[in-house]
Amino acid sequence: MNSYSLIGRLCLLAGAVSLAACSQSTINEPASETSADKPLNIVWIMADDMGYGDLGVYGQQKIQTPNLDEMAQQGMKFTDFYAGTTVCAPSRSVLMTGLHMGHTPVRGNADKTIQTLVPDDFTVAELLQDAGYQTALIGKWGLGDDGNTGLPNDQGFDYFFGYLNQVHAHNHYPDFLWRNKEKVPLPNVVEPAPFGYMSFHGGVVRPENRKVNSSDLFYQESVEFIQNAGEKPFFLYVSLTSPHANNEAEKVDWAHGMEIDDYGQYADLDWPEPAKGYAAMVSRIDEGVGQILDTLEQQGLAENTLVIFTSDNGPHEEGGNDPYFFNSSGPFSGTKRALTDGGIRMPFIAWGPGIVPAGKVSDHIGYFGDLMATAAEAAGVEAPANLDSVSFLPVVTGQEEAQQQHEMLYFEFYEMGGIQAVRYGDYKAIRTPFHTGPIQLFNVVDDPKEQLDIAGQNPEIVARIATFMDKAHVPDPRWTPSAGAAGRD
Ligand SMILES: [Ca+2]
Repeated sequence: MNSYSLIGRLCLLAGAVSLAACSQSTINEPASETSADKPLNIVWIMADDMGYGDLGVYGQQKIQTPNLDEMAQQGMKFTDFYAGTTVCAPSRSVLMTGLHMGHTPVRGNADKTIQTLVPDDFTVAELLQDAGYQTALIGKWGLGDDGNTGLPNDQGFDYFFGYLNQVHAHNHYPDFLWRNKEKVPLPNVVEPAPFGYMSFHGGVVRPENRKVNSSDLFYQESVEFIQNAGEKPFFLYVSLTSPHANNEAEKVDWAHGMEIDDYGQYADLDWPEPAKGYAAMVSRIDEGVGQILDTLEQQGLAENTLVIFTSDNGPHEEGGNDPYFFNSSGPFSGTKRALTDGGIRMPFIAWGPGIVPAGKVSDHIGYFGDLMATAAEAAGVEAPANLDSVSFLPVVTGQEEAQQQHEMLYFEFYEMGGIQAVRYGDYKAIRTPFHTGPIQLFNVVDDPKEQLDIAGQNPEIVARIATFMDKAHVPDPRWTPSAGAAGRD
């Protein structure tokens, strides 16, 4: 099947009227027999606290990621794709709602009374459920907890297996996980750590009591979901908890936070123990993604499924991990909790043989909020009005000339005094505190580490960005900037 017929097929799926990319020549190409009645499946696989530089295909020298490197060679590697923001819950809120940080309902890691979606919030899972998809979340949620309104099954997911609470998700060897609204016991023996924060008493597991690694369950569940997918199109959100640290392990003297039962190929290296753990966690992700892609191929679904691999925010300095040991932020500066690109620019790989052109590198500027419009276009339905979302379906299907662009991408972070950031073409602006602070301006093409402030030489651009920032931020009484860090999630 050549690329034109595949694109024609995609145009039919998406509804040619709404997809400007579908030129006359592509529309006239015959579609395959199964095309018109089977919208594109979407699989979104997301690591937790993995940096831009952690994959071989993004320049990593020490950690082995052969499957993800091959995924990029068979698909499209993005160089300028951003998370929602720089920590877990709000980045996921942007992903689920298609609303940037000035609009999205969950804007921080916080107590479960506010770190939750409410019934009126509309998620990409609800959009796809309404469009006839079966929807599944496997892994960490972070947008609703036991006893509140944000549970995945109440926010558009037909099936959920994993963690609700992010402190629970610190522990890679939990003694229970959730299946839908029921607790599933696991044989790990958890010892409670000193009480932390966020409505959950986290814990640590001694090496001899680590029986089941939750990530391994998530790969297995993902494989089984794909094998049993049936006839309906599906949206599978695989939300991993690696290589996030178990921050509770820092509170005991017999463990470190990069907990894993086997250091694998890194066991005998002369590295710090947490570094071995970090590398082993990343390589375990690589194996898991390989299993998921293999399963799609074995089930004959690869040619009708768009798979994305990314991470929710930049690399962490938690649980004994040193992100500089691996150069985890790649060419950028900053880590998790920064709005410099090290905190928010993500590895982002799109894969789908027959859908995504092979071996391409794209500098399209997008972010997590774009999933909603992309999913709507793939499903052939209308996205809600007033989103901060631009479909990236044209660029991932090789129709770059039809790809719409954001005027600017917008980010906020409510800790560390409150930070606003904007990506605008080649420029990046950072302002702290909100509204009143000086705007720093950087050219991230020439200066990816954002070291040379060129605001003084570019007053018109700075003024344009200031206007955009002021308009983008819609106050929410639940979320106000704080001086310190809310909690290590
Ligand atoms: Ca994270």
